[in-house]
Amino acid sequence: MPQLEASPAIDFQSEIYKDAYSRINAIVIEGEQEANENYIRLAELLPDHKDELISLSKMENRHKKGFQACGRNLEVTPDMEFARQFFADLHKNFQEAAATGNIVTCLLIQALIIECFAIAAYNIYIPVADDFARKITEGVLKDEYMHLNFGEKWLKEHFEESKAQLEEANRKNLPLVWRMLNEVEKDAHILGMEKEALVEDFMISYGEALGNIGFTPRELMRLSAHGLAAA
Ligand code: PL3
Ligand code: FE2
Ligand code: FE2
Repeated sequence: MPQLEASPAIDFQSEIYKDAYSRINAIVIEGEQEANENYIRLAELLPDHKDELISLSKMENRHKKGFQACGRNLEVTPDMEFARQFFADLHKNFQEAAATGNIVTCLLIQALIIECFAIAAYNIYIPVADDFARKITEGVLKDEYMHLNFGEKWLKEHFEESKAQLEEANRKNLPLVWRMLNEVEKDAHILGMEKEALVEDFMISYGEALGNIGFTPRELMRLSAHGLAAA
């Protein structure tokens, strides 16, 4: 695995590394912050799961603090304005869905797409991270699998009535992931992470999640194909 060999060569103190880190670190901090808000919103929409969702939201807040510490450790100032722009479209789609009580779309965006994006990013980052960030990211990654699992479980239980909405939300939001990956490709590469590996890991987690919810292999292929042209 080239990723494993690359890590000793990475100079975490170089200007080029720190410059790329200022954007990637901001993206992760912003992603964790928005995840925190999204689970609080979901707790309002799903009162039966309120306690569990509030506990997930608190984990996201801890993740944010962990990644803020990673930036401080490298003496990097995260470019939060860049990160807010990065998430703006996905954020807007979540807000609009929440405003109309569209729980299925909210769960697809937060618990499937964003969590799978995070799982892919953290899996690929861990082998090339500095020692401090690696320990933090390993702890965070375990939690993200639980968050993905919450979405899978709920959507599986409500599969038949959610199916059409899931397809529509997938069609609308999956292309945003490819755009976002293209936007971070260069910075991620400087951190030792390759876009191909991120795409692969994302598609594995996302495809598995959709399969667990109840989509057939044929439907999965169709769902995954959306927006792929842009990747
Ligand atoms: C939800 O728990 C977390 C949401 C965070 C989303 C992060 C997406 C990161 C994509 C950027 C790719 C490079 C990642 C580098 C890893 C530190
Ligand atoms: Fe998180
Ligand atoms: Fe999460």
